[in-house]
Parts: sequence; structure tokens; C-alpha cells
Amino acid sequence: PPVSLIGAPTDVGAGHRGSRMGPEALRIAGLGEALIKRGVDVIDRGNLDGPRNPWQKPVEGYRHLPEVVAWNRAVMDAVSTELDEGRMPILLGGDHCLGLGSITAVARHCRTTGKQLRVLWLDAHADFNTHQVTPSGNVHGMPVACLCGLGPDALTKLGGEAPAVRPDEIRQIGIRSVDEGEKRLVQEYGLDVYDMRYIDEIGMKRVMEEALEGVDDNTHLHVSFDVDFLDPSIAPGVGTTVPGGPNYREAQLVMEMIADTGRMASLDIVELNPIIDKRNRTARLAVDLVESLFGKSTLMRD
Ligand code: DIR
Ligand code: MN
Ligand code: MN
Ligand code: MN
Repeated sequence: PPVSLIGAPTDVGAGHRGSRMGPEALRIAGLGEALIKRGVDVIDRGNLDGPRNPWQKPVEGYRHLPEVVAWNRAVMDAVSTELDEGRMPILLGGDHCLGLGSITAVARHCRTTGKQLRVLWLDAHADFNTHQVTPSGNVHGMPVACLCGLGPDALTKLGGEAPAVRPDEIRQIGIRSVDEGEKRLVQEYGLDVYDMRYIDEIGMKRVMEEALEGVDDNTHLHVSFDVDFLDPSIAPGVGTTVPGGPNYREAQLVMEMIADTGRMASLDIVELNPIIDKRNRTARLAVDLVESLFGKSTLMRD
């Protein structure tokens, strides 16, 4: 399907500033041109508007909650517009709090069109904190909990009724940092987490087969790609690096196996922080991986 790039230049949900520059870094790394070269019809919608980052301390367990709500509303509306037009939205973040607005729009679209929803959450973190257990107050550590109905009404009911998404619609891959209180919630909600230990034990190929099991012709596959999913040795340009992530080959396999399903219908690329990068290499890697997501492969395969 035709693709629409949507920039959301904000870091209101993060603990480091700089992911507000993610959209431009991805454009400069050639994201649009790479897709056009693959024969994809691409429109760059430019950047959304929203409140500036006031850079304040958490209030009752949330940093910048009003600003986070405003940005997520803008993202939800923009993603909805593209889906209604039959286009594939690619959200250029911005921090990962925006996954809430993006996936709320996707879930609503699935309910009205009768599609099965499958969310692949590629991340070092589970992003399942609440204001009671968060160690930071940063809302980018909370979007999955909010999608599952756990959080303030302003976030959980962004698209109407909560929860926007059922835990069994989500598969998390690459996880290696879960906070103490967050662990209990992940367990309680029965989230399907393919953590790094499991990837080490059974290998990325089998992990992806399991994560994609049940994806059929009627499935809308949403990929939420937090760039800190990748090992910091190949992707240093993120605010919250965690050692021990997927290497280049494993990441390529993830993307190629998603492409093979032919069902990806929306994508977030988030947490890219060019401020702490080296010559935009992390954005260039992200573009390389997105090419694979769109079917680039070494050989013709059948
Ligand atoms: C940590 C870091 N779990 C927190 N989270 C994220 O502050 O809640 N970093 N998502 O990317
Ligand atoms: Mn994340
Ligand atoms: Mn993360
Ligand atoms: Mn590639």
C-alpha cells in the first residue's frame, strides 16, 4: 500500500532530550528515498505540531502529562486519517510514549473493519510501568500499560473505551530491562514477552515464528520499533541504551520475517536520538532495517 510519513518531533515522554530530532534524522538518512527506490508510493506529511518540552519534574508520577496527552491526540488523529484513506502510516518519533496514540488509532481501525490486530513491540524495555511503580515518571515507559487499560483516563481512553488493546494481541521482542514493580504487572497481565534470554535459548528464527503465529490474511500487523531494541554497539543513538540486544543479523532476520508475512500495515520508528549519535549512523541503520521490512533481501526467494 502507499505509505505516509508522519513526523512527531517531541521528547516530552523521555528522560533525555533529542528524540524530538528523530524525524529529521530519519529523513536525512534517506528513509523516503529508500522506500521510493523499492517502488513504494510515499508521501511525507511533514511534522505534527504540539507543545514544547517544558523539562519539568514528575507530578504525581508523570512527567509532562498534559503535553504527552496533546502529542498523542495529534498522532492518533494523523494515523487515523491515513488508515481511513487506505494508506500505511509510518510514525517518525519522537519518544515511545507516541506508540500509545499510534496504536490506539490502529486498534480502532481494526475494530471498525473487523481485522485481527497483532502488535509487535520491538524494544529493550517492556514499557509497562504505571505512575505508582515508575522509577522515572517518564511516560515513554508506560504506553503498553496504557494500551491495556492501565493508566490515567486521559491516556487509556484516548480513542474512546479502554482498553484499546488486549494483552494477547501484543508480542514483545528483545526485552532486557524491566523495572521491579513493572515485572509484577507484566506477569499479571499475561503479556507475551520474548526476552533476550528466550531469544538466546531458542534463537531468533523460532522466536519470530512464534510471535507471528496466527497472523493471517485478515491480520493488521503493527510494528512498534523502539530503536533501543538493537544492541548499543550498532545503535548508539538512543537515550536509554541497554547492553545485550539483537545484533545486526538478528535484527535483519526480524525485519525480513515480518516482510515475508506481507501483513505489516503500520509502523512506528521511535526513540532515535541524533544528539547522542555518531554521524547519524543509528538513523542510517534504521533506514537499512526498514528497507528489509519492505522486502529488500539479498536473493530472490520463494
Ligand atoms: C524505564 C525506561 N523502564 C522507565 N524506559 C524506557 O523509565 O520507565 N526507555 N522505555 O526507553
Ligand atoms: Mn519503548
Ligand atoms: Mn526502549
Ligand atoms: Mn536492508
